[in-house]
Amino acid sequence: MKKKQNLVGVIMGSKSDWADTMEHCSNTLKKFGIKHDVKVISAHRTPKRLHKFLKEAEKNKMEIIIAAAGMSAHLAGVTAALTTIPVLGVPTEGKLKGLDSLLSTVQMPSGIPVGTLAIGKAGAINSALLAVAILSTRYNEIHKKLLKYRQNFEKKVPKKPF
Ligand code: RP5
Repeated sequence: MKKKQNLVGVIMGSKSDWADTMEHCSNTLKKFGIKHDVKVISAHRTPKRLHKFLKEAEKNKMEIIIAAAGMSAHLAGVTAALTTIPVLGVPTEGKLKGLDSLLSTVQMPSGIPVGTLAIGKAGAINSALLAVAILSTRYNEIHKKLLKYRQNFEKKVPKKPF
């Protein structure tokens, strides 16, 4: 496995997407020892930063990009339009309980796909776990960790609700 390079890029539209949401994505990737870059990049506010990030991501053979944004959430879609690196989208929960972000992220017209996860924290965690699952088809070391995670995960679910 490549040790030095970031396999995953985690980008988010605002600093406000980090606490309680995208920090969980990063923490989950860390649990699997997956090297990743984390940056605030907005499709609307910092489009030049997005172009620069993607140029470097392609040069450094980044394998997956996780893009989180809220409100009129175009980050994942614009990212997917600018690169062939697979993009996972996380709608964040800022306004309208995240329904605005969900629809903006998930409703891509045919041709440019974004693999959209659930709104907020669940989506943030699952975006990392999906990235892990995708990488595990290529890296045996990651696959072993994923199998172990799933075994332990099942044990943590209580048999009774009380
Ligand atoms: C989006 O606008 C961001 O992804 C964030 O979820 C939302 C609000 O941003 P802030 O006004 O909190 O910076 O671009």
